[in-house]
Formats: sequence, C-alpha cells, structure tokens
Amino acid sequence: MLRPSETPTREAKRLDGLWDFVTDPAGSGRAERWFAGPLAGSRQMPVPASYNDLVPGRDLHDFVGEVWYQRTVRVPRGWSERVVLRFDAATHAAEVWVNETSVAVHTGGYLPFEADITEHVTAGDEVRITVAVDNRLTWETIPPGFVEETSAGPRQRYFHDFFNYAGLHRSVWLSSTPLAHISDITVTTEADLSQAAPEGLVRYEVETQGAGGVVVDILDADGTVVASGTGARGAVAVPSARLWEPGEGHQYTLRARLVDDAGALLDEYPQKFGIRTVEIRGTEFLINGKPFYFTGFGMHEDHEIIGKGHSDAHMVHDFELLTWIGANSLRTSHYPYSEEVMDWADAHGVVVIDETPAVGMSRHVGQQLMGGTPIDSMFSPDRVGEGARAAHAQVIRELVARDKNRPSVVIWSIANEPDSDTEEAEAYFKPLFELTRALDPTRPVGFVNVMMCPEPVCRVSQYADLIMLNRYFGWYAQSGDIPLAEEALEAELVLWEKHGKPIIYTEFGADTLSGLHSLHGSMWTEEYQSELMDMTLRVFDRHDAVVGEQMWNFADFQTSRGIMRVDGNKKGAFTRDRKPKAVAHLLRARWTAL
Ligand code: GCB
Repeated sequence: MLRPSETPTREAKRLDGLWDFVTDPAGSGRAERWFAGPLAGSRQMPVPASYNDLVPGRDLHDFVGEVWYQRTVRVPRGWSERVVLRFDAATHAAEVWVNETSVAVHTGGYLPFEADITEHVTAGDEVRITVAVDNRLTWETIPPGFVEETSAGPRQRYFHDFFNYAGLHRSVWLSSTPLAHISDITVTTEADLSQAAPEGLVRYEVETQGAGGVVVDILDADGTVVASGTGARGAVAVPSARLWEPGEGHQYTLRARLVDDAGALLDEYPQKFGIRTVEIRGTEFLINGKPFYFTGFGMHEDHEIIGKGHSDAHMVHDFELLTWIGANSLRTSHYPYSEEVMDWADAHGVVVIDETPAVGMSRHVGQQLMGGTPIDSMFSPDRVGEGARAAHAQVIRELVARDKNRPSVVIWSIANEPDSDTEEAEAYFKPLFELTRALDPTRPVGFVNVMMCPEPVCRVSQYADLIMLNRYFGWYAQSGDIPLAEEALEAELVLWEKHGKPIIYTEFGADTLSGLHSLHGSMWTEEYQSELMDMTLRVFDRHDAVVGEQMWNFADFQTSRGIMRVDGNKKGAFTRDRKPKAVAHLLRARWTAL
C-alpha cells in the first residue's frame, strides 16, 4: 500500500479538521443506520486527536465502545479515474461508510488502511464519510485487554502502562490515482564498504495494477538521475553512493513510472530510501560497517489535550529536544508511530527501533497494574491465544509493509515485555520471529525482555538477534538503594553477556516529580533520578556487549488511574509539557560528548 502523494499523475487531499462526533454507548448505531444521514446530536471533534481529554469530565475520558465521526467532502472535479480513502490510523478498530456503503473494516489502532471508493463517488459531487471507531481491547486484539461489565457500566481493563487513548489519531486522506497504477514499491540496498566511495546496490520491486511497463530512475537529493532501470523488478548500481548515516539522513528517491507501449506516462510514484547496511557481528551492532551505540529514549505519542493525536508542531519540538540532548535513536514504544515521525527520522538520521503494539502481555506486570489481582498465565487459549496470535501476525505484516523502505528502522521489536518464561510463550513467539524474518530478511529482529523473566528463565531470547532489556534496579527492585541496585544490575548483565549477542537497555529509570528535591537520596526527587542514571550508565560503561542505552521515558505521559501513578507515569527526562528535569542535563553532558 502506497501513501497518498502528489505526483504528475496523482492528487491528494487531507480531510483533517473538525468532524461531527457522537458516542454510541448503547451500540445501536449500526442497527439504526447512523451512516445513512447526519449524526443526530453531534458535537465537533478535531481530527487528528484523541477524543478523551477534549471535554471535561469522565464520560468521554473513560468511554468504552464505539464513537462515530462524520463529515462530507467534495470529490475534486478532475478526479475521473481511481479514488482512494485512507486512514493513517483509527484506534483501535474501525468501520467506514461512504454514503450508505460500508467500504472498509480494520482492526489495529496504529497502522494505516485504505479503501478504493471509486465506484461510490462521482467527481465533482459531495459524499458523506462516516467512521465508527471502537476503543475496546479484548483477548483477540493487540494490545490485549478485556471489558468488565460492572454495576456502573463497562470498564476497560488492560495490562500496559499508558492510557488507552482513542479516536482518529492521524490524518485521513482522499486521493486519486490513475486506473492503471503502481500499487507498491519495495527497495533494499547493499553497499560495498570495502571502497572509500562505496558502490551502492539498489534492488527494487514495483507492483502494478493494470497494463503497462515499469521504468525506474534513482534520483539524488538534488534531483539528479544517478541510475536507471527497466522492468518491475531489478537491481541497479549507484556509483560513489552517499550513505544514510546516523545523524545524517541522506536519502535517494526511486522514481517509478508506469508507461504504455508508446512510452506515455500512466502513473508515477516517488519512493524515498537510503543506502545503508545493518549487521550484527558478535556483540557489535554495525551500521555501515561501523559499531553503533544507541543513545536516546523509549518514547510515547502523548501530549496534553491531544493525547495520541499527531501534531507536526509537537513532533518537531520533540525531535529538537532529542537533538538538544544528544540522542541518536528512539524506540517506538509501544506501537508504530505516525508516518510523519518516521519521515523525520529518515530525513534526519535518527535511528529507530520499530515496535509493534504487542504490549501488556506479562502476567507479572499485569498483576501489578491490576491492583494485585493474580493472573496465572497470559498465554493460554482463553487469554492471549490463537486469536491474539493471528492479530499479532497481522500487525507485524502491516508494520513491515508500512516501514520496510525506511533507512531509519534498524531493528523490528515484535513485542514489549511479554511473559517469556513459559512453554506457551515460547510456542507463541517462535513462529512470529520466523514470520518477521520471512517478511524482511534485511533487519535484525528482537523483542523487549521484562525484568521478571531474566536469564536463564527466559525461553524466547534464543530466537532474537539481539537482547533488549527493560530493567528497573533501584526503582521497582532495590527501591531507593543505589549500591544494591548496582550490584544486581551488574550481576544480571554478566549472565546475559553469555548469549554473545549485542545488548541494548531499552528501559531504565525512576519516577520523578519535577521540582521535588532531596539531599538524602529520596525516591521521586530529581536528585534520585540523576543518581540512578549515573549508576546505571556506569555499569553499562563496564561492558562492551552493551551497545545501547535508551532511558525510560523521554517525557512524562498519561496512564490509567492507579496507586502506582501520580497523574500518569513520571519517569520522563522531560515533564509532559517538555520542561527538562535535572537528569536531562546529565544525559546531555554525556551524550553530546560521546
Ligand atoms: C516497563 C514498561 C513501560 C512502563 C515502565 C514503567 O517496563 O515497558 O511501558 O511504563 O515499565 O514505568 O513502569
């Protein structure tokens, strides 16, 4: 699936702005055919945004079920060929109607989907677009959860530590393509690193619908054609290639053209890509043959008011803060981020660990978050079972399809902190590793290990190309005791080193209330967060197998209510409104000097 784009043969129109909006607490919208006319009693709601925090009170914040969005749009007069409606994300599931016809059903809240609506629209006319968006998490969704019916109404329960924001979080697009068109492009690259000015090899595959032949050109950043090829698939050499490097996101464009027998243009699509290599050698993580050390954060798409809605202004500010602090990488914890974020990473050389939404699959963490209610097993037929695994496989397919051409993505993280110490977990994950590798043999595949499944009880790490660890020594364990935490961190790390694989610490940190201070190492203070950071980084520095440090979290973020959280998770280096805590200055001093 290609993104909407303006090319000589295509047009695109964003449908962002205010949409009509209603909640459907009784779940009667379909039976009452709400899509057949204007939504009764609607209020206006911005797209993109989470709806949860836009209205005071609990009703919308905690709403469980479907909400309906609607607007009309005029199809531009000249769009006489193919018309496509695309949602960059609808969290977590959606059904879409154009006038009275259902055109799309999609599950998975953080990945795009589209519908060819050509036969339902007429160029020049208005159409009504209605979307029912469901925020419910079940044992068959990724992430998992369940809805509890209580005397006070339904309650959404889940086992991950971020608020279940919902709605149309990203842009909606109406776009046109020719009838005969390019439908997908895959680019993989190699580089002969033995040369001073390496030759790049670009392999491509262009999928098309309808008659026509394919010609491709490779364009440099200034638009100069540096190589060309003919045919739907092939390989072309780029002499003296300029590599995509961390900190320097040099990209090329593969301009694919579909032409008829006489050579006339039928369709054109520009696909950006970078020439770079990623390789694991022993405990080293190499980008372009050079050892790479990850600095940065696990992040969240999370802001006051807009929740998980994408905003260019907030995105640019967050990336500027990453630059300021000297971070060279991020993990899209715990779901695929907006494509605008990925574009920025590609264009600016920010290295990305790209994660699926498979989070909240640990009985240990789940039990803590659920106020101590014991959960005997997560991976079982009546919990995370075959239904969830099918959904998990689907998000992996859709994530790889979406991000496969991105040079910034150097690792697929297929899950965050699942149980990995049981036979059931091993049986669940083994095929998902195989699937990811089959879909993309060019990138390392891993998952993020939870503290309660250490070496040697973890049965899943054996399938991963590298070890990614979330560790809270000094916070959840050895709470407040830095010397003991240092011992424990060190002792465990030594065990993981025996795998002979690179190790990235993808989380470590301490909840910290900005402005709270102590001279005696009190937890929750800015001093304690810095002290814990200092200790943790000191341990990493003693071990060559550690090739990355991504602190948890970039910024404070919202969670569900609970006795463990004070208006959300406070482990940010920045507050939720992006003011630096003391630790930000410590990290900045370290990372800008590396
Ligand atoms: C974790 C999770 C993350 C939580 C974090 C915490 O291990 O991966 O989602 O927010 O711990 O702060 O507890």
